[in-house]
Amino acid sequence: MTCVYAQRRALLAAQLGAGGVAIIPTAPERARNRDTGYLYRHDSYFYYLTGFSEPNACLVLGADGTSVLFCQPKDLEREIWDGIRLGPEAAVAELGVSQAYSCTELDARLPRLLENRERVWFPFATHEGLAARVEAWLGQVKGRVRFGAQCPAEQADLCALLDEMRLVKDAHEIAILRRAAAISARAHMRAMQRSARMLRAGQEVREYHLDAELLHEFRQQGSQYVAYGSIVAAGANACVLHYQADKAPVRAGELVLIDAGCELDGYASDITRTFPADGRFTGPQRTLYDLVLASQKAAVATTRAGARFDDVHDAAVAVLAQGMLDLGLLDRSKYGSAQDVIESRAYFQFYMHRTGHWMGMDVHDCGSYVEPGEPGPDSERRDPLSGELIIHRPSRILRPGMVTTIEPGIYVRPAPGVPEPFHNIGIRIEDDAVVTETGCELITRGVPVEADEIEALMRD
Ligand SMILES: [Mn+2]
Repeated sequence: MTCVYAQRRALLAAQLGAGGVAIIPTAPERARNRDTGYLYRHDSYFYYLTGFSEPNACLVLGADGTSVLFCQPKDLEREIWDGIRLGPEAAVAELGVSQAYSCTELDARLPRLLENRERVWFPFATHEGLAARVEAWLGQVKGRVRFGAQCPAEQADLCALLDEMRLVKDAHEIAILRRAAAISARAHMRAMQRSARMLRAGQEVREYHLDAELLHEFRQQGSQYVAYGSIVAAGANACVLHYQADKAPVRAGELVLIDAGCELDGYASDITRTFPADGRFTGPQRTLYDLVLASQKAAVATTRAGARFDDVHDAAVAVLAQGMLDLGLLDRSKYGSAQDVIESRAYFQFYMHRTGHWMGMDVHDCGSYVEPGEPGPDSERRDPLSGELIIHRPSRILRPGMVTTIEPGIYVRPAPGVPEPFHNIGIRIEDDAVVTETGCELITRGVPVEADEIEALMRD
């Protein structure tokens, strides 16, 4: 386990440039109310380089590959209350760092670690107050210039390097992502079955009943957290994109949209399924469901190394736009073709989000959506709806090991001219894809996606 983190540190160190030094703190603990804290979650960059999830830690990495870790000191009194600490002595062997000190020595030791270096790297705009602390440490180095110390002249954003590294997942990461995805898939099946079972038994079902099934399966399988607040949206609530699981009734004849995924060992999963609460799609529900599924299939077929990130979205939108015309959601006398729908962005009334996002340690993972090294901007245009100036830059070229979600949807709010049978139906279908040389691996297909298979699952 240690070696994968040491490898990443070495890879990063090699990019710092001669005289470079990087500072990577973990996340702070946060109070929820009075003296109760939020469940602690480490910083993803820090964890990526250490595999260490205790709070109050900081890594300092030199261009020569030396690594210094600051971590919580052993403290019997504190450990009785808060749990065992690794401590600096054990950290050297356990984490493979060059040196380790107590986090209480951070301010005293940091200036010396920055002396005679040329460039200080740290994550910009990520850790509140970090830039000011770096300034203070550099101020101390400057105080020693008259004694011969040299102060770094440059500061650089470490996110630029780490985001690129994290964008392409290594085998260790993909193995964890697969396990997280499998757990989330099981959780979705559990929620589907519970909904149908309770409604068949004549019981009152609320959104939180289904949320409880998700949480049960996540924890039962060893996941530590949800990767994000679960969306469990019954009926018209599905048209609220970031609706959270609440207490609304789940009724037979309506759809339920669940967007939920667990976090396992620091890695996210992100699945959306939309299913009939009682296990049987109505005609209009099935029509829209099959449209969204067809659009997802087009997007999946486009996802492969060499394609651009935007190609996937464009493939999904092309299918949805045509479907909106065919089903009368959009007026044929106004829009002659799917191309008109796309150019005017009229589809936005029913499909207003992107088809995917990077996923990894963070559910909306880091990594630029623009291809680096290609000249841009290549064009500008006014958005037909918002009037916002859109600067087109060349979209990212997909490479093996990148992980993206593929999640088209359709959300039909009642409006004049919109066929009534479709009113208040919200559908999204989301899977997580690992890009491969020839296509992509959908790691979340442990839960069925075909309408017939969902109905079959909910019958049992
Ligand atoms: Mn997502």
